[in-house]
Amino acid sequence: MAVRKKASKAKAKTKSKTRAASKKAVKLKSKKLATKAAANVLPKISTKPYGQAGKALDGVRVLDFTHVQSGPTCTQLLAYMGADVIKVERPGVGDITRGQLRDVPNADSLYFTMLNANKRSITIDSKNPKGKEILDRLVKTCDVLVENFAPGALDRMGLTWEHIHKLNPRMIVASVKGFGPGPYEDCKVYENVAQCAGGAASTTGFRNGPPLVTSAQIGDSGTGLHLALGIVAALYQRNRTGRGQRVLAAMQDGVLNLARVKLRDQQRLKHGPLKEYSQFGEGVAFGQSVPRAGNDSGGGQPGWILKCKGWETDPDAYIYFITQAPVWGPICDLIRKPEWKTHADYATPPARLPKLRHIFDTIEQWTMTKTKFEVMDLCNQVDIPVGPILSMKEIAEEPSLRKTGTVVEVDHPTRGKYLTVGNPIKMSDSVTEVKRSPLLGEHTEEILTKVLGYSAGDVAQIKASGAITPAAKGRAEAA
Ligand code: CAO
Repeated sequence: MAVRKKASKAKAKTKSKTRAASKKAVKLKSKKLATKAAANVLPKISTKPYGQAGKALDGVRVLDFTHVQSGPTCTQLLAYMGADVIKVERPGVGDITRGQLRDVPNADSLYFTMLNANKRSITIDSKNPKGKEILDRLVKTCDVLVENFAPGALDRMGLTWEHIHKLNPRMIVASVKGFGPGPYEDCKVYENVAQCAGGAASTTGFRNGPPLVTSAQIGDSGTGLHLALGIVAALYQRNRTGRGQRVLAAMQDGVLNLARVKLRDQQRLKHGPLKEYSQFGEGVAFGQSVPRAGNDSGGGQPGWILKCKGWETDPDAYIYFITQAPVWGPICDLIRKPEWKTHADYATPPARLPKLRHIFDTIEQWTMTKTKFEVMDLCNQVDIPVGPILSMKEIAEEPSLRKTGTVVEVDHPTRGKYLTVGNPIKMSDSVTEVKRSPLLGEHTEEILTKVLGYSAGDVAQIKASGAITPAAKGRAEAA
């Protein structure tokens, strides 16, 4: 009996222990869920008018260790969206683009000014011991470090991921490199190298000509754009995890992402010729790889660039004309070929594919009688998609682009007024005001004192250490 009593007492004890444990588990689980939910809880809805509730990235501070184009594209976008971007530059030298392709003597080049708006500039020699100390302080106070040095350069400065993560586990470290991990990871890369290695050049140009690079900076600016998205996503994830992470955008990968349709076509080739490429209609056999397609449309709707009135003297008197299937009827009416609407050789898209060259030559006979803007007007009245070839002069002078802030005129103390490209992303509650690029080291003292908390005495010491002023060699190089 006593034994039974003991046994039942022990059973009861175990039961209550189990109950307590499961209660604890439920509590822990719900606490975990509650924390998770808290991280995703949105603040009260702002009552401020749209556009007056600050900017999207207000409160985000970026340690901008970028140079040339790819990295600065990324940090300029973050700055346009409200981040406090602190650009670190080598004393006396700065971002190499300040002096490249100069149009105004002794003034920062347009190359630099058009990529570094809305940023502050501090000069720091990252190899000087005092400079390293300042950088460590910046690491502690910033949310994101962005860099696009050659592979290994950041580590050689002592700013390894481990070092940064130890100083500031919340920091996001974002890099542009030419290539991702693999045989080329140590290579230095510029725009056109990326265009070639990412598959864009082999698929650009005319069939009988060499590969071509495009003037759109898909390697540099394109990758900067990819990196900016990675950073914003990492900031969002940090709201849940509390910790930073590394973000890498390789230029080869970025270009391939933009040239994705050509990888699509590479796979389609296995199943037969690419019928929308004009070489199909011309009876030219396809090889092993996606060929260059001239001005053929990259999508399923055939298109080509056609001459317009004035083409003999104006190199940009052309229009891109798309023979979109749903508006084939209006196209036939416009070019005065109504019989093509019902003719078996023209009436359907598959029937037209072998005759694209002839069709576009015929449409061109009509476009050549009008200016590109007249063609644009007439076609848009009946929903035919066309695009006038706009020169950079026309774009610079286009009033609608000024109105939307896509092209902005900015004043600069040493170079005067210049045009830049504003934020191409329009947000209804985060309005971009474009501010001129900073002069070299313009904000050094302001950042040392107001952001990093150095006293006037400290600043004098820092100056004497050579950490923020050019070393003798640097001065000679800069001269
Ligand atoms: N203080 C002291 N030294 C500094 C400094 C500072 N504030 N800022 C940079 N440096 C030093 C770096 O530490 C590096 O020195 P070490 O090689 O001795 O370690 C040196 O400047 C040069 O850096 P880099 O190798 O990145 O520059 P580069 O001009 O030789 O190469 C580029 C330029 C673009 C080819 C290379 O940076 C690169 O491949 N970047 C990655 C890909 C990329 O973004 N390419 C696009 C460029 S835009 O067209």
